[in-house]
Formats: sequence, C-alpha cells, structure tokens
Amino acid sequence: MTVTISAFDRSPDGGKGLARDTRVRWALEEVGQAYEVRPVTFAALKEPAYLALQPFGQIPTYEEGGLVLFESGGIILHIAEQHEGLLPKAADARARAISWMFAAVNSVEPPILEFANARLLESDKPWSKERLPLVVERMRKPLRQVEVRLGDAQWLDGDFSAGDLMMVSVLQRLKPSGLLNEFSVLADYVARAEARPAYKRAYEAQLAFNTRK
Ligand code: GTB
Repeated sequence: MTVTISAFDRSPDGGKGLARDTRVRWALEEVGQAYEVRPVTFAALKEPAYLALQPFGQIPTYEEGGLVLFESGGIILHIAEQHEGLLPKAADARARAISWMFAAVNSVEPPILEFANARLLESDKPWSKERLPLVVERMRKPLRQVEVRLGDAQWLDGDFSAGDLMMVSVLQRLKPSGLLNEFSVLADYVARAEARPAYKRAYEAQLAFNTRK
C-alpha cells in the first residue's frame, strides 16, 4: 500500500528538519516503509480540500489507501503498531513506550513551544523581557526531570522505541536557541538518536526536498 505524507512545500527552516514531517519520515525509515511526499503551500493548508484531511490546516498528514491520519503522534503510533521495530512486543514495555510518546508531546513539548513563541514571536513586546525568564524556567523543569530519568541509559526504557523518537524530535526544537546544550545528558541523547541510520535518511530526504529546484 502506498503511504503518502504531507509536508511544507518549502519548510521555513530551510531544511533543518524541525518541521513535524521529519519525525514521521524518521518513523517510516525506522520500520523500512517507503513513502511519498505531497508538498503543501501555506495557502493550500487553509483550503477546504486540505482541511478535510487535517482540521487544523497543518502538516503532516498520512494517507494509506482509504486511511487518513493527522497529528504526528497519532501517525507515529499507527506506524509503530503496523510494523515491528518501534514498540516492544511485551505488553507492559509497549504501554510504557506509548506513555513516553505522550509524555513527549504532552509534558515536554508544550513549554518548549511556548519558549519558541516567546523568543521568536513576542520579543518585540514591552512585557517580553519580564516574561521570558518565567517561560524558560517552566521549560527547564520537565527537561531536568527527563534528564534525571534518562540518567546514564541510552534510551528512555530499554531499547530505542517510538517514545525516544518522539522525545528526541521534541528536544530538537531547542537547538536553534542553544538551550539544549545546557542539558548535557539530553544533548548526548539527541546526538545518539541523530546518529541512527534511519534518522540520517529522514533528515537527508527532508533536506533534499526542501532545497529542491
Ligand atoms: N500537533 C500537530 C502535530 O504534531 O502534527 C502540530 C502540527 C504543526 O504544528 N504543524 C506545523 C504547521 O503546519 C508545522 S511543524 N504549521 C502551519 C500552520 O499552522 O499554519 C511546526 C514548525 C514549523 C516551522 C518550523 N521551523 O521553521 O523551524 C519548525 C516547526
């Protein structure tokens, strides 16, 4: 069955791999599933035809036969459930890996996005200087906690899983600010994940896509 995902026609990051199609590409590469990419312009994201696939007018979507999915977490969970390699077979370990996926998008990502918005979209506001330290501290707390849990382990819970894939994808968003380097355990964790051949293939594919003529 052909799998098609949507991605920005041109990512505003110019191919740094920070848009959310990269995490889906990565999951597909981890499990060895070929895929096609449908480029979507910013204008097309908000048109009825695309909103029928993704109600919030965002990338990525996932299409496989008659199945249409949106939300990167839901898409990656689907991929992980359809193929071997991203979720443990043992029920308890599998449930824990899925919990880490939710932790990544529900507990760690929101304050990171808040920080990115405060830094990039609100820096010209009169209250920005006063607010930014609060936003940064709110973000540091879950990061410290993930760092403590990771300790000197390679991955969050045994072998690499979809939980790590989501957590690393979320942490990568800290890179442009340099803040990831404050957390050496997390920086090493991200580097370890980025050294995976599947990640490299996904990164290179999105780079080629975003820099195509
Ligand atoms: N919760 C959804 C999911 O996980 O799938 C969120 C999807 C989402 O935020 N999509 C963004 C989007 O389509 C792209 S990834 N935005 C367009 C819109 O809302 O109109 C977020 C993103 C965008 C750009 C960069 N960048 O340039 O560095 C990084 C991340």
